[in-house]
Parts: sequence; structure tokens; C-alpha cells
Amino acid sequence: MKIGLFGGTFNPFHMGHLKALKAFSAFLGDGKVIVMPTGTPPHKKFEREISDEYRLEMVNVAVGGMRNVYVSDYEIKNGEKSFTAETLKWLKNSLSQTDEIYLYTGSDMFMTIDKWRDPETIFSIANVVCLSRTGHDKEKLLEQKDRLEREYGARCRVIPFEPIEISSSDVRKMIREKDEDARLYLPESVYAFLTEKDLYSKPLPQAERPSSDYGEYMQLLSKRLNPHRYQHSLGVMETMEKLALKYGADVEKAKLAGLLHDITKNDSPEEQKALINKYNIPADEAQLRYGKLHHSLTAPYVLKYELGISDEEILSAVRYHTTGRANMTLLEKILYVADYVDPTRDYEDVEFYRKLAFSDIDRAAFLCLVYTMEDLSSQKSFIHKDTYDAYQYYVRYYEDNPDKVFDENTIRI
Ligand code: DGI
Ligand code: FE
Ligand code: FE
Repeated sequence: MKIGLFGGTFNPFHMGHLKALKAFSAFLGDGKVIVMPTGTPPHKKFEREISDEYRLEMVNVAVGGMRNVYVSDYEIKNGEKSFTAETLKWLKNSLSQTDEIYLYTGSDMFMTIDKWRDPETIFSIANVVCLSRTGHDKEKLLEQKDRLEREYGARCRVIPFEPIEISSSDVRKMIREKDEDARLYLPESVYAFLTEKDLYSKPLPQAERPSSDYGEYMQLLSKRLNPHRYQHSLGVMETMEKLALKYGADVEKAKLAGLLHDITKNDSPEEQKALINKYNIPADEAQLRYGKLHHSLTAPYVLKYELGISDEEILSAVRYHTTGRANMTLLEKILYVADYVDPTRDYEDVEFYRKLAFSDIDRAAFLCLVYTMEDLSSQKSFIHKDTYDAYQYYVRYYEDNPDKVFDENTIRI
């Protein structure tokens, strides 16, 4: 028997999901589909708005009457972040030997599937079914299919499909704003359920968001990092929280970026190289040559593909925390500086930089860049282009805005 796995966050379950599910089910013919809502990783709890229990109930309501469609609470019960490879192993063990497993993916997922945790396992257990947009990306999908089959012996099917373009967050927004159109994007049963339970209707002011649970990440870090580096990470998180409040950055993102920025710092050179290969991480010659630059290249990929953190602001802050870059975003800047002034740092003058961090973040970033470049020059080490560009950016910035410099005490060069 063919068994299809149709996973997703389903927050909420909308017409786009329903259409894809019907197409997937039709593809499987007499086979069965298991609809599996994903669990909620700790950093997502604050933005998910509804409980896992309600989400599960909503999915049940949505697909309840469909022939050959079942709902599984496996990943939700599992609690933490579930990896597809692990879920597939579980599924395989709970089915009979002769069942064939098919994994549903959308185009975006299909293009990155070999970057997920343990792709070999995924491909050895499941046939991968990609519902493709009938249009421009067809060729890329077929190339990817060929590549996966060649490199992993994967079995892939690319099926033409016309998706309904809806984003879950747009639907949530419509419900929150009592926009009647939400009705058009939701199955009737789901709309009735959400209305009855009054879900997604509450306003979402920043301050009322409950804070994330960082415990799971701390536990993971305490295993991956040495004790000193772990304390430094906690210190950077604490400093990030304060700097975010001071400069109006997103506090949750800031804390998460701070906590996790050095996640690969204690990986061995071989492990760093393996990550660079595994994720095809773009790296120039200098970045490959200088080991100290590796961890900020690899960390964002570990966050994205191993911890499921997809927020681009967090990822780019982590990516540029070591060198900085020209024209940094606020989050990039505060992480660059927090890394220099967290409570575990104790170089000469640290107090000066600490104070400056809270009075003028640009000046602090600039002086940290100067400090790094001087330090590297004194060791006759190589200064990376990103570091130099960041420095040049500020040189120009202060040339163009002479009025920006002027608390006498902050001038030290
Ligand atoms: O990871 P941390 O120790 O917390 O701090 P970090 O990520 O800023 O790494 C600091 C190290 O990176 C320090 O030893 C200097 C090195 N570094 C920073 N910018 C450059 C650099 N090394 C080279 N070769 N070139 C750079 O531009
Ligand atoms: Fe670092
Ligand atoms: Fe650091």
C-alpha cells in the first residue's frame, strides 16, 4: 500500500493546504495520506498564537471527512523540533514491510531537501513527491530531481500542480483584523472552528508576546561548547537583550542571535570543513584559509538546517558577527558590539567600550572595528575584506556626518 506523509505547520490549515493535499491524495490513488502537523520548537512558541492542541483539532476538523486521509499527532506529541528523517524512521517502523512511503514536498522544500538533517535516511525510506508549479521553476525542479537521483539514489516525482498562493501569516492577519475575506481562504469547517473558539483574533502587540523558552538551546549549547564559550554565549545574550531594548531592536531575535552566534566555535577544523561542504557554503579563499573566520560562516547554516531557525535577520547577524560588513543592519551591529563587551570579556579598556555600546552603537561598532584591525595588524594577520569594508563604511560615514561624532570622551583614535 502507498502511504503518503503530508507534513506542515498548518497555522492555520488553509485552502492552499487543502488543494495540495487533494492533489497528493489523488496521486497516491488508493493509498493513504497521513497529515502530520509539526511540533513547536521553543523559539516559535511566542509567535504561534494558538496551542498545539487547537492546531491539531483544527487539522482534524479540516480533513475529517476525507477518504483515505488520517491525522497523526506524532510530531506534536514529540514536542521539540522533529526532523523529517526521524519521523520517517518512526513511520517506517510502524508500517508493514510492503508499504511504500511517499513524502510530500512543495517546490521550496524540494530545492533544499538534501540540506536537511540526514538526507540519506530520508531518501532511503521515502519516495519524494514534489508538487511543482506549472511554470517557470519546472526546469530547476527537474534538474534537482536528476541531481538527487544521481547523488543519493533518491526516487523523486515532480508533478505539475497549480498552487493557491496564500501565506498563513496573511490569513492570520485577516482574521485578526476581522477581514471577512479570511473566509475565502479557509475551508468552511476551519473557518467555523476558528470563529467558535475565537482563535487568531487577539491583537499582537510586541510587549505582550510571551518570551521564548531558551532552555532547550542552552542545553544543546552546553554540550557543543566548552564552559568558557558557553558562559560567553549567555553573556552575549544578556547584553543583546539590553542593547535591543536600548535601540529598539526585536528583543527575542536579539537574544536568540546572541545566545547562538558562536554555536560552531568549538567545532574542529575538520568539522567546519565538513559543514562548509555539506551545505555548499560560499566561502572565499581567505575565509577557507583562516580558521577563525569559519564559525561565522557555518553557524547560520546549523541554525537554519539543524535548529529550524529561518529568520533572515537573525541568520545575517550571526553570519557577520566576526567581521562585520558595510552598512550593517541594527541587529548585525548590536551583535557585533555585544560580542566585544559581554560580561565575560576582560581586556584593558573593556569598560570604555561597554559604556560606549549603550551611548552610541555606531561609534562603538566603528571603534571595535579599529581595535580588531589594529590587533590583526600587530599579529601580521590578514584583514578580511568584510572587516575592511565595514571600517571604510564608517570612515565615510563620519566624513559625511561630522556632527555625528561628538562626545569628546568617545574619540580615541
Ligand atoms: O568568536 P568570538 O571569539 O566571540 O569573537 P569573533 O567571532 O569576533 O572572533 C574573533 C576572532 O576573529 C579574533 O581572533 C579575530 C578574528 N577576526 C576577526 N576579523 C578578522 C579576523 N581574523 C582575520 N584573519 N581577519 C579578519 O578580518
Ligand atoms: Fe564568534
Ligand atoms: Fe562570540
